[in-house]
Amino acid sequence: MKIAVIGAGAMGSLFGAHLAAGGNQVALVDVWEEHVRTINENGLIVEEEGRLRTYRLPALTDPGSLGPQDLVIVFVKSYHTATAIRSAKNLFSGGTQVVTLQNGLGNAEIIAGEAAGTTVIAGTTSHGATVLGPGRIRHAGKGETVIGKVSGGAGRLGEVAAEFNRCGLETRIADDIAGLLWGKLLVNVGINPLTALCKVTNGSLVEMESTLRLMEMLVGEGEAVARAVGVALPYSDALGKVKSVARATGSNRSSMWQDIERGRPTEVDFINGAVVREGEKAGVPTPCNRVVTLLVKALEEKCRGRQPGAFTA
Ligand code: KPL
Repeated sequence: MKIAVIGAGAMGSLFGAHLAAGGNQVALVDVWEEHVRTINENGLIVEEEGRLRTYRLPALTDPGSLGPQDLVIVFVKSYHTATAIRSAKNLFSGGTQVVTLQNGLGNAEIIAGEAAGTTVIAGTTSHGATVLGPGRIRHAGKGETVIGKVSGGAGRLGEVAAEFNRCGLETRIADDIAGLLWGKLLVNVGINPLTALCKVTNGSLVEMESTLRLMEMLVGEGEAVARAVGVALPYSDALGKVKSVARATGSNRSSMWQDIERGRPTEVDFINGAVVREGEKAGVPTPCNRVVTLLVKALEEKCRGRQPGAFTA
């Protein structure tokens, strides 16, 4: 397959590396020039299962030289989805399938709007991966990927899942994609903003009484909105699920905390902000998610432009 990965952070690089190793013609697209240059010069180095492996695949900052792809995988931060797709229009034709495995709600709809005529597939992935530096990532833990069709013509969902599985990326198909996305959303709703605001790892959230109480309020509102919009969550105990993910990823700094520490925008508008927007439409009050969204945005403004890797308060 001809595959372009838009957004070659930890997860995009990981998927690109494995799909290229499986014999696909993969190109990584990212705006980080040093990362792109290093991958082209030295290959993409992945720390996995206690050893270093070098994957050879091309990387580009501008996808303009690439033609239409069989598959485009989108891994940019949610607030860059629209611009990233708009600047890569040459990658899409009627037969292109676009997969988004991004955090938050709304990315599939943005892609469907910008890349009209393609088949859009959304999903979640629970691989653990981190960028260690330009051209280098760590694959900390394998996890399952779940995908489902959101919009577009006769998508070949089975073909995408089969190719991911063949390349060592365990994948299954979900019939209820909305339930799947909301299920992941509530995990991010209850963990990400609290780690960013309190500057604690995921695991600490369930060890402190106050953060546990806040988590309960945020997730409770999200659950009420999901119910009101007719989404069936893939678990019966939402708070229990969020607590178990916080424990299982205990030593993680959430992506939102990392964004704040690096002075970058966060995905809060697509996470807690999405609960507020959907709540407004459904007439469900979401005061905690509203306040937390604004607090994270205040922190974003305060920390804007901070140096990469500055992990101090
Ligand atoms: O998805 C995550 C994130 O950090 O964005 C969790 C599951 C909270 C893991 O850190």
